Amino acid sequence: MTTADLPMSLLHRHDAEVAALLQREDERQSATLTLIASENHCSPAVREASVSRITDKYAEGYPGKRYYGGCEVADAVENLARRRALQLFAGAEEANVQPHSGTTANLAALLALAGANGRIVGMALKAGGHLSHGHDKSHTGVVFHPKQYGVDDKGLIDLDEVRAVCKEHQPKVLIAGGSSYARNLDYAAFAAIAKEVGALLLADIAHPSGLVAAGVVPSPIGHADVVTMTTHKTLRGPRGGMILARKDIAKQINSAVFPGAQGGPLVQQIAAKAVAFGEALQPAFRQYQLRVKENAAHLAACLLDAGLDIVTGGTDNHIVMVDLRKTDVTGADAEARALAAGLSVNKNAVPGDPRPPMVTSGLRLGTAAVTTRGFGKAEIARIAAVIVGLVRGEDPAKSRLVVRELCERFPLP
Ligand code: DSN
Repeated sequence: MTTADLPMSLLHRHDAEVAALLQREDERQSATLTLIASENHCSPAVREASVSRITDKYAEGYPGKRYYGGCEVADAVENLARRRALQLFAGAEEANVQPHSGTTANLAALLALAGANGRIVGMALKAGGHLSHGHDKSHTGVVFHPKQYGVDDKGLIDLDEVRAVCKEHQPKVLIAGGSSYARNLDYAAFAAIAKEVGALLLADIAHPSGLVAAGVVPSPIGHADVVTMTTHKTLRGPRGGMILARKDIAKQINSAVFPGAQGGPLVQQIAAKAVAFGEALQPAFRQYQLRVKENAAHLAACLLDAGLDIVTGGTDNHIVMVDLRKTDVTGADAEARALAAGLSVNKNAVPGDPRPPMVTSGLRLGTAAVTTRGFGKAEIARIAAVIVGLVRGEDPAKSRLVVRELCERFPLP
């Protein structure tokens, strides 16, 4: 089902202007290949749940303890989502499915564990971390007292540096995870460092959460005190966040989500999370995640073979970070050319990038969305050839034909 189907015709009669915009977005996504590492295409069932009537319901609080009447269905929905989350992430003790996003999940977890002005240590954004890991323009850099670690000259996390920063800064919370880091993290080693300095470990698996759920990359569960994530990237659910925590800190986490960081939960999104978790519990989900990883490894190999540089020389997950510093194009140029060819990508700083964030010297690619459309290695090789051609200055119009043919052959779910 697409937005062109029944619900759209109703919207079209009611508000043609908005309907036309949504129709345009539907067409844009259909005719574009999404290689943005943080995006995916959720199922029609997830989309249906996220526009359900329960969107009208206020349910501040938690199941059984709400500040509003009439929450019996909201309670059941939230409990179902929590139960499925715990099934999916085996070994996790408690799940909070209310965070509106990965950033609010991180804010809440840090509020609970570090407190206002508490010391935190996370990976710098420009090294592959995330804004909400203590960047000075994020509330996590304002409300807390952060210090950050980077990566070595190969683009890899240097655990000796992490330990040194922690010893100097004595954080209450050490954060492991990033938004453009293509390698597995050694969660046991992070946990050992946290223990050494008396900190708690927060693992942010916003990007690889689907791969973790399917057991195809290492899991932080059992090592980290708290795990935050988004539900819309590799996990292929609706837009939103989630927190898994040890039982003994779950109460603090819950209070930090509501009323600490948010008001009423988006119950329709929680229903859609429950649907997505149900899908992720099916055997086909593991096969999908294996293909996501295989496709990313193949994309990296094809680009390397063609002479492009890849940060860390490859990937362990769904992300491929192209380092354009040896070419004559910037990340912004490459992004514009790719868009003209019908590839949706994002420019991204590479470690040690001399260029500003709106220009950059890198391109971040991800294989979750095209794998959802059904791509295998043959299609990935064609896309790699398109990217190489674009970087070398080929006319995007030529590539547009290849992209259009692939989009038609592999429609959106
Ligand atoms: N989630 C980030 C990304 O990786 O694109 C943006 O905050």
